[in-house]
Amino acid sequence: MGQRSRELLKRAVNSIPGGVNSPVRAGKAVGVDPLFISRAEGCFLWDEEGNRYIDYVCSWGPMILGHGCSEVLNVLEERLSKGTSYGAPTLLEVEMAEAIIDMVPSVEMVRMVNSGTEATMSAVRLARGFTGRNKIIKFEGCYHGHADSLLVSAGSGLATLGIPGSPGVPKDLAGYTIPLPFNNLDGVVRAFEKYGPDIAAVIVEPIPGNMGVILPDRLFLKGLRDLTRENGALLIFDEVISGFRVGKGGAQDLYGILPDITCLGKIIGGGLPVGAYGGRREIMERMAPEGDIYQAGTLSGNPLAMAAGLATLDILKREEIYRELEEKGKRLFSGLEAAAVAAGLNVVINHIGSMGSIFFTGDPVTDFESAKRSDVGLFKRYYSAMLDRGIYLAPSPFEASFISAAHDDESIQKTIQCAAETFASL
Ligand code: KE4
Repeated sequence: MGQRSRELLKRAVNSIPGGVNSPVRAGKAVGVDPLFISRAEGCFLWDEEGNRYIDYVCSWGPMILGHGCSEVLNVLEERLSKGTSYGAPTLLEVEMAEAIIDMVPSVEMVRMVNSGTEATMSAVRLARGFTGRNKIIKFEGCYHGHADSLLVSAGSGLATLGIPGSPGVPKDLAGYTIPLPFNNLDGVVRAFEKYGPDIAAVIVEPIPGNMGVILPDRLFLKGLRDLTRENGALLIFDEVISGFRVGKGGAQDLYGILPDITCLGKIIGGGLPVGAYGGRREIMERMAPEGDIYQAGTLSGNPLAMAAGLATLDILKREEIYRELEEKGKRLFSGLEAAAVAAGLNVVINHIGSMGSIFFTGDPVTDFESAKRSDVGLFKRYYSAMLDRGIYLAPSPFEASFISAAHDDESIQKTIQCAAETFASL
């Protein structure tokens, strides 16, 4: 890490907890202090020293078009001349709502918020208000932001009530959340047998990105849809990562499973703060001021975020972009796998479209337990060696790496080459 980043971190920790405004950026999971980034363009980041990195974090998903996409910057510059926030409805928000409704199959009505956390927090409150029930099922290893009801860990045994995942989450509140293993339908069946009449919703990342990337068993997602419908509970798809990432209709379009509520974020802001939740009209109409369930936000639907998001979605509507992203993903992840095999390393690379994760293990990784059994120590060495070679990966074995439309063949080949050298050194 450069001298400048070291100095800035020393300064930052005096005024910001851990020196960062979001914990994962601190690099604790890989034991590497963070670089301070000064600028980005295309698929590259530059740190304060002027070192260039190929970026696979992409701001944790939003920058699917790459950094500094000209269409996005142009609309932002034009928008800036009209002011930055009015606190009143705008045409842009109507256009964004209509674009989401047009692209995401299950969404008939949508509300903009300012983060993925606000989206899932609001979706949970809406599900509880709509059903009149209190309990929520979530899955271990899935991350839905930091709202209290979703910062809950699994207690002992299956289908037991949750325990606080963080100090500050009241035990009684955590008890309304039931954490279960992902890709395990039996656990969900048992939870509904035990608590069915009081379960308001099941919330799930249809393609988890927060335990590393895990591919869903289609029967599992279908089972969630059937069980929620049979028990009068709502199905919430948290597509903050998968939405507009794995296709313009997200995972629900890919797998043909329509949830009752969908949570979105990241990509729809084009790099500015954003979140959204939407779903069936009869459900969304319960939100104030039309309905009686409350949620609000000073900067919700901010004109700059809407302008950047709309410009991004306009480009993503062009079908070929997903074919290109898919092709780049295949090239990168199969290249990494071949390089690991050549070095005699056991790795599992779970990937879909332009997102993926590498696990140092020889066994399939299908849920959080199996992800945790991978060799985290080896991942740390891989992470550091790749960073030294100018490859900027997510600083955790339990995060997703992302490719953007700006990642060209030269950058992908270089990444594979750096990985081959790194694997040989491990
Ligand atoms: P935000 O509140 O961070 O905008 O979104 C929360 C969230 C909700 N749902 C899913 C599936 C998410 O992945 C996230 C946020 N993702 C994390 C890490 N993958 C963002 C990085 C961070 O926490 O700094």
